[in-house]
Amino acid sequence: MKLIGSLTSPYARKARIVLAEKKIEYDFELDSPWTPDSKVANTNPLGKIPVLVLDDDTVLFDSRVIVEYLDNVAPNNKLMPAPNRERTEVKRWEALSDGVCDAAVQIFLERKRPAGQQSAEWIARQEDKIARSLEFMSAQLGDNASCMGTHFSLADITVGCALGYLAFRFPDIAWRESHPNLERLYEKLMLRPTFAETVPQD
Ligand code: GSF
Repeated sequence: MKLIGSLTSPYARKARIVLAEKKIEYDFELDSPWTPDSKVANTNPLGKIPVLVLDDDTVLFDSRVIVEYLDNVAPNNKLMPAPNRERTEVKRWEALSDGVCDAAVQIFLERKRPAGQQSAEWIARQEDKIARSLEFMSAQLGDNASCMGTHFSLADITVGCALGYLAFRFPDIAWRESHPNLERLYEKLMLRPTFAETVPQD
């Protein structure tokens, strides 16, 4: 199978970490959707990465669909629990983390516009989403070793990708200082080769 993505995308990082944690072999095709010669839209009509192309040429997107498929296609190292309530809680962690990434990407894109066309209100709206979500993440994590309590799961992967993206694109957002339990979680996750080998880079 082939993953189409970039080295900066937090959503692509999520898929790369799941592939590595599940020990699934794959080809990684670099293609940033922002470049004029991008071919992403030829496989994903939404023109977004990541895209997973299966061996029978089936195309999967978006990252939530991709990681759920990957967790179910291989029985080892399960990342999503089976019971409905716990599974739903993992998917809510993923929705929260992806939402932080969505807001961060919105700020990043808005700041690329000509100075006179940037909306301070729109940026502030996204910053507020991030601040509230970090507060929510920190409160939910509490003193637990992992997002779901004791066991490593997809929830930790999604939170780690969101925090790592903030650290990469918005070092001025001081989540390590404001939420020490999030820093503790991130530092623990970074001990895993799957995280250390996928830190976003330009
Ligand atoms: C979001 C992917 C996304 O926005 C997912 O896979 O979970 N819900 C989707 N990807 C960005 C690149 S990046 O910022 O990670 C993307 O491909 N943007 C191109 C576009 O046209 O929005």
